[in-house]
Amino acid sequence: MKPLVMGVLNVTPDSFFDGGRYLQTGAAIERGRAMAAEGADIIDIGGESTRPGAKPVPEDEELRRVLPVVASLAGTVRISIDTMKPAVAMAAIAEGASLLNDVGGALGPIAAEQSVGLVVMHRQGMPQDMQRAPHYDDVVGEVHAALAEGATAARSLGVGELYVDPGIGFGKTAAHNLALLAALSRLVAAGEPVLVGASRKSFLGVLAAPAGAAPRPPQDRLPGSLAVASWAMLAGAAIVRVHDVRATVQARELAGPRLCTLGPVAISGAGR
Ligand code: HH2
Repeated sequence: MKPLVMGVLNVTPDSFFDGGRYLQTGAAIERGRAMAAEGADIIDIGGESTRPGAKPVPEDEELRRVLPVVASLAGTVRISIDTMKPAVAMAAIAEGASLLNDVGGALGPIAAEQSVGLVVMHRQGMPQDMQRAPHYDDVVGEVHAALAEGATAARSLGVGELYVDPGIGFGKTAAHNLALLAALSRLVAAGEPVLVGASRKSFLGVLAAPAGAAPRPPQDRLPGSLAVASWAMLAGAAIVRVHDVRATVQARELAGPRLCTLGPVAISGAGR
């Protein structure tokens, strides 16, 4: 099945890439509509950054940020709510959200009760401290086992639509992220649909920098983001979570059926 493109929409002042751009309700709605027009299958709306070191946002402020945006876009495109707070998840569902992006691990019971989808994401630590000293003896084995456990728990609660996510950058070094990406087809083979969110994350800036140079900043991480999204789609990911919908949809056109089924096909037009 064609992988879905989930567009990121952060209604925050401090998200690591789009922070401050869509803090006003009108700007956020406009951005959501634009991403839907660009081909986003789902828009993931968040009102609290989870970047390393981010400060928690009070519940009333998070509600104020996200609810009008959810309500306005829900008739146009499928909405996912990216939150750690059960009250925000409930309010977003009431406004039309149908997928809970459960980065904090507390929303399974709500997804089951409300019959909405759930993303179970792996993380080590909380945003305030998760990048201080992430450690695993066997990152792939431990993350895959934790996701299997999370999926079993969610299924036993009665969650129907479920995705598992290795949580790229959530308590992981660049080496951990790469190991998880390299093992993605094994996670896919485990049977639950997989979501991958690597868009513009800092390991891409580290890996793409020339030797000895400073890491590339978030604005300069689109090529790496597209490379990882394409890799994830070819490995069988069900959803890629990205800031750059138009470019990713184009990458999907190539990474999907065209490349997977590449054989002795005649392509018309001037090629080189
Ligand atoms: N990454 C971020 C936020 N939510 N959810 C899932 N399921 N998977 C991810 O990899 C993921 C996520 C971080 O990215 P972003 O929302 O752009 O940044 P911030 O947390 O600073 O708002």
